[in-house]
Parts: sequence; structure tokens; C-alpha cells
Amino acid sequence: MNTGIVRSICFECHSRCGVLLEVKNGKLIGIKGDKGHPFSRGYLCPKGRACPEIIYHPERITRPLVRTGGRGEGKFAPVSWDEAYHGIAERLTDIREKWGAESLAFGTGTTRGIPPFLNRFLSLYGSPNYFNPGHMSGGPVARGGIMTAGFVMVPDYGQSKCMMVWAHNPDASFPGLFNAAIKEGLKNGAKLIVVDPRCIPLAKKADHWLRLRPGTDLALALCFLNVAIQNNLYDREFVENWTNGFDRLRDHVVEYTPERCAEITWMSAKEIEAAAITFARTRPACIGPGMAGGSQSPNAFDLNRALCALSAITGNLEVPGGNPNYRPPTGKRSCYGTDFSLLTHLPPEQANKRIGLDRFPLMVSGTGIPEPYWQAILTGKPYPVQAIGLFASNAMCSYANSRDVKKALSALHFLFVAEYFHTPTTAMADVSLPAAHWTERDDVEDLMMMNHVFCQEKAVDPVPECRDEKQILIDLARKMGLEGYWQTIDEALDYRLEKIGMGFAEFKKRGMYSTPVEYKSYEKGKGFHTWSRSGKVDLYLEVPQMKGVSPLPVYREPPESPISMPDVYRDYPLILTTGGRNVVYYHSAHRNIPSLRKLSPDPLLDIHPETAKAFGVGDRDWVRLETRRGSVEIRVRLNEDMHPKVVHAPHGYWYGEKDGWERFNINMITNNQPQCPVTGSVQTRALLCRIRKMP
Ligand SMILES: Nc1nc2c(c(=O)[nH]1)N[C@H]1C(S)=C(S)[C@@H](COP(=O)(O)OP(=O)(O)OC[C@H]3O[C@@H](n4cnc5c(=O)[nH]c(N)nc54)[C@H](O)[C@@H]3O)O[C@H]1N2
Ligand SMILES: Nc1nc2c(c(=O)[nH]1)N[C@H]1C(S)=C(S)[C@@H](COP(=O)(O)OP(=O)(O)OC[C@H]3O[C@@H](n4cnc5c(=O)[nH]c(N)nc54)[C@H](O)[C@@H]3O)O[C@H]1N2
Ligand code: SF4
Ligand SMILES: [Mo]
Repeated sequence: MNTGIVRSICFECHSRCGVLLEVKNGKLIGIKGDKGHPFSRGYLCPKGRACPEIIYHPERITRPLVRTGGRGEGKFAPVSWDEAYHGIAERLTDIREKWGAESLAFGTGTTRGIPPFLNRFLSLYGSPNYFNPGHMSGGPVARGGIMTAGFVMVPDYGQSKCMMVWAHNPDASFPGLFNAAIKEGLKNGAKLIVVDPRCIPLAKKADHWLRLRPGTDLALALCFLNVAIQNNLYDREFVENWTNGFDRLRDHVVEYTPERCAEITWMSAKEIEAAAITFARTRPACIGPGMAGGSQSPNAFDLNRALCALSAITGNLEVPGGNPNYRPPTGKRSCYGTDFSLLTHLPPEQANKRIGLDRFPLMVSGTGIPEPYWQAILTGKPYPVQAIGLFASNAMCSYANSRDVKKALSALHFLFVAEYFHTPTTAMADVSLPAAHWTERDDVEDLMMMNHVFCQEKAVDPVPECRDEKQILIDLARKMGLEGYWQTIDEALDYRLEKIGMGFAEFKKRGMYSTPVEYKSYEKGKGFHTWSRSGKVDLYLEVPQMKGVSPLPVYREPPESPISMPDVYRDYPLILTTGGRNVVYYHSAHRNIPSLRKLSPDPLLDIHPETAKAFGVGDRDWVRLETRRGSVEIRVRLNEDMHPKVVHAPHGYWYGEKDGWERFNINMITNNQPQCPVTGSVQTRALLCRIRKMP
């Protein structure tokens, strides 16, 4: 395409908005929202608008680079693609010969389309090792739903009469995916319940805003279950026919009265009860579980199964306006579909070597968790991981406890990365490969796209010499003689689309493909496809892989809290939650894009004015935010809506200052232990902290 408009979907964040890309003489010159897209309906956020600025940015990595200085120093020399491929292929072959294929792992950041291609590569190479941040993201939502009801809870806001947005701020995190549907729900008169320690934009429109103490969500969810049951507001027929263990759940949650829950969550019993009754009484009602707000906690699995149980007993599973069971049209070939599962493609003795599988069998049978990799690298147990390839991952800033990540990446034999820009992670890498931007590559997108699959169509050729990561893997596989890898990108995309019965060339002409949503599919024969194979929603669950985990969701205090660590609380008297999204940025990215940085130049700490006063700091003062693990610099933003004991700090700041990543990156002060026993999730949303005015 030299000049014209290309219809595609934006890959700058998970919303995947429909976009029209304007191309002139082979260059991207503009981007507009696509009014015909079923979710975004013409919406475009500042990140999307900045795409031409992003791809022609002077700091973009455009040549393969090899490290010439020490790890972390950021000194590189350009090499040709041939040299880069040769170097990587030689190292990977050598590593496999010396230590076995399992000593190589691939990692990604949040999912950006590439897992099927990485997993097929690894299975041919012979390694079972892939990891990503799913454990502090959508992983626990998925695991909680799959284990309880056999599918992942997604809200159907548009047709709902009661929308419960739980630890979820779509105005910042998914404006293109959910906002139009929420607006439609509100227009239809739906009630709105918001569970969030911050007064997010939706809280202002809500019938009930529950400003809970961070990290106490599960106590609240158990109370919602209790209130629904005690007030006889549950769906008796569904419970009798389609659930297991209701009586045990009922007896278990009985102690979570609104009064007890109020003590734990720092709210009033009255407001909790009123919201719980609204939810249980209004049908259909849906729950929008936040992917990060409710998943960054050792309670993450139990919270998400409690929410799924709540949707079940109130009769909202698999109904329009509730939490339907959306199936990607691509089936087993969807992004994390079983046709790409490493564990089924490798011989069992190799698959069973997957790092973390012993401790987190349920989670790690799906995707991998990073923390056990750091341990394997640093301790050699269960065996040493010698090499990592990272694709679209700023591991150093994104994972909890950046010091641990740095230690681990420093100890590797070989690290290579594919990136758009230099980051603290590329500074550690032996080889950095310049990746093509999404506007420069073809792909199919079905992750979180409900019953649709969309075409991401390449609009322009990559900026010289950037390359599509799929092509990079094809080239490397060829170089290393990995037989059975795809020969071309189109062949790979045809494979992804096989179930819908058309190849990529035809799919590109259509732009999207949808299948009808099936409601109450469990009535049509096989019941619920749960892990236990009971065919019913497992409110009480006992499976061998959950050894040591209670069959019912059990509330535990956050590991670092006024109650669990009173001594620490004396010195660190504030509760810190981190990482609420900012529509302007995606995680640690985009701080180097001038139009975006202008909109949100500094990391801001939301704090109640009285609390700030007590610490002797005022609005926009720079302060040191300290936990037991260290400190970062941040600017005060007075916010009357915050609880006086709770503060919120964003994640992802590091760019553009000397030693910036250590001075501003919030994960310098978070922790990655203890982990949720099922999902491996870590507590980055309820820590103890204090602030000090900076000199
Ligand atoms: N404290 C705290 N930490 C958190 C969170 C939190 O809430 N609080 N959230 C966590 C969550 S939920 C997640 S998912 C992780 C996210 O973790 P990451 O995905 O690692 O975070 P990003 O900063 O987006 O880093 C991705 C990098 O990939 C580059 N990139 C973007 N697109 C592409 C591409 O298509 N190809 C290539 N090769 N490179 C690309 C970007 O330039 C960027 O540097 O962070 C987690 N970290
Ligand atoms: N602009 C932008 N959009 C993004 C991302 C991004 O980096 N930037 N990241 C994407 C990714 S990978 C993910 S996983 C999703 C996350 O999507 P969401 O989970 O919707 O987004 P967050 O903003 O991380 O968290 C939602 C809310 O949780 C609240 N919260 C904090 N602590 C607690 C708590 O203990 N309990 C409760 N109930 N609420 C709490 C925060 O105040 C915040 O408003 O966003 C995606 N979308
Ligand atoms: S919300 Fe913004 S960045 Fe995300 S897909 Fe839509 S336009 Fe792109
Ligand atoms: Mo995420």
C-alpha cells in the first residue's frame, strides 16, 4: 500500500480499537477511529493517535545491536541481521548441547499476539519454558473462572440491568473495549456498582461506590455471597440443578456478615449490605472483574472464584446481560489455544520439566510464571536456566521486585530481546532485535475479543531494518534447522484461522469474523466444562492439583498490612496500592513520546490532603515514597476522595532521567513474595509505606 486508507485494529493496548490508517507514499501519516468496529465504535485514545509519532521516533531501535559494555550499561554496536541471527542460533544450539533444551526460556510482556509463534518455536527446539506477567494480570481471572465454571468471566454490560465493576477502571484500562457497552447499559437504566479504593470516573456515576481497603476484596466478595444467600436472593433453581457444594459455601460464608466485612474493609456495614442487595436483586447483573486490581494478590485465585460463584448463584452465568461464555471463533488455534500448548507438543518427560509446574501446576499448565525462573537462574534449582529470549517485555520494570529481576538477568549466560525502544531490559541484553510496529505487520487478534476475531492489517513496510517478530522466528528456525516451523507469515496466519474456514488473504478482505454467542450452553447436553468434570459449577472444589488449597475461597489478610504486620505498620503507616492505569501510557512505555509525556509528565501519588499535611508535604511536592524495601521519587497529588490511610502510585515510570529506572520505577519497592498458591500472583496492590519530603 503506497497511498490510501487501511482498516486495521490498534495494538497499542489491549482494547484493540478499530482504526483507519492513513498512508501516503508508503508512510503512515494519520490514524482515525473506525466507527464500524463493534466495541470501539470510532473511539481513539491519545496513544492510538500518537502512532505515527511512535513509529518514526528518532530513538526507535532500527538495527540489530550487540552489547559492547557491561550488563545494564547500555553500550551497543550495530550488526547485520545475518550476524545477529548467526550469533543467536549459535548460542542457542550451543546451550542446548551443553545444558539441554530446557535451559532456554522465552518470555513476553503482556500478551501482544506472539505466544503461538514463540510456543511452536520452543516445542521444536525442545524447551517447555515460556513465561509472562499473566499471574498478576488476566491469569487469575481466567483460572478462577475456568476452575469454577469452565470458562472465563467476561461482562456483557450493554444488555445488563446491574453492572458491577470490581477493581477495574475501564476509562483508563479498556476505553475502547468496554466503554461503549457501559454507556449503553447506563442508557438502559442499569445500576452501577464500583469496587475501588479510588474514586475512578465510573464511581462518580455509580449507585454504590465501595471504597474498600486495598487487598481486602475477598472478604467483600464472601460477604456479597452471604447477603445474597441470607436474604434468599439467590437463584434457587440454578443452584439446585447446576452447582456443587452450595451448602458448604453457605455455611462457610455465614461469618462474613456486613458488620464483620465492614471491620475488615474499612467501610460501613450499611453501604456494603445495600450494594450486595442491589447486586443480588437485580437481574441480569454482570461482574467486570479487573484484570490487575483484583489479581495482584496472594488471594487472587480465591477472589476470582468467589466472584464466579457469586455470578453463578445469582443466576447470571451464561445469560445475556450477565457473564456469558464467549468462545473465540478460532477455537484451539486462538492465542492461548491448546493447539499451541507446549506441554502437549513435547514428550512428557520434557514437558514435565517446565519451571514452576511443581509449585503451581494449575497455572503453569496454561502459561508460565516469572518468579520461579529467577529462582532457577540464581539457585540452579530445579536446574539452571542459562538463556532467555524476551519479546515485547520490559521485565526489569514490570515484574514485582525489580532488584530480583536484575539479579537474575545479570546472572544469565545469554539474553536476547526484541523491542521498539531502549529500556532497562534491553540494556541487559546481549543482542537486541528491532521489532516491526503493529502498523507494520499482519496479524489476527482474538485475545479478549469475545466471540470475534479481528484482522490487524499491515499498513506500511517496517521502518528499515525493523522486522516482524514472526519473521524473526521463521528466520531463526530455518537457521537452526528446526523442521516443522512455518515457512511464511501467511502460512502461520492461515494455520491460526483454520477453524473459521478461510485463509488470511480472504480474512483480510473481511476484516473480522464472528460466531453467535451461545447462552445457557450447559443445558444442551454436557453441562459446565469444569476441571473436575462434574458438569456443574464447582462452588466447592477438590482436585489433586489443589493440594494444600482450601476447597472453598478463604480470606487472608494481605501479607503486609496493619493487621498482619503491626510492627511494620507503626513505621510505615500508609497503605500503598500501585499501578492504576493511565490512559496516556501503556505500562512502562510511551514516556518518550512528546505528545503523550506532555499530558502526564510526572508520576503522581494520590493522597488525602489531611495525610499530606501530617507528613508536611503539599500539592505537587516531590517526595520519597518508602517501603521496607527501599524508596522511589514521586510527586504529591492531593485527592480528597482517597481514604486518609491509603495512597496510590502509578507503575511504569522510569524514562528519560539519569538512573531513572531505579529512581522512579515503583517495582523497586514492591515485593514478589509470598505468591498465591494457585496462580503465583504477587501483592503489588496492598503494601505498607510512608513518605518523606525531598530536600
Ligand atoms: N507495580 C505494578 N507492576 C505491574 C503492574 C501493576 O499494576 N503494578 N501491572 C502488571 C501487568 S498486569 C502487566 S501485564 C505487566 C506488563 O509488563 P510489560 O508488557 O513488560 O510492560 P511494558 O512496559 O508494556 O513493556 C513492553 C515493552 O515492549 C515494547 N513493545 C510494545 N509492543 C511491542 C511489540 O509488539 N513487539 C515488541 N518486540 N516490543 C513491543 C514496549 O516498547 C515496552 O518497552 O506489568 C505488570 N507490572
Ligand atoms: N492505558 C492503559 N491501559 C491498560 C494498561 C496500561 O498499562 N495502560 N494495561 C493493560 C493490562 S496488561 C491490564 S492487566 C489491564 C488492567 O486493567 P484494570 O484491572 O481495569 O486496571 P487497573 O487500572 O490496573 O486497576 C483497576 C482499579 O483497581 C483499583 N485498585 C487498586 N487496588 C485495589 C484493591 O486492592 N482492590 C480493588 N477492588 N481495587 C483496587 C485501582 O484504583 C484501579 O482503579 O489494563 C490494560 N489496559
Ligand atoms: S484504547 Fe487507545 S491504544 Fe488502546 S487500542 Fe484503543 S486507540 Fe489503541
Ligand atoms: Mo496485565
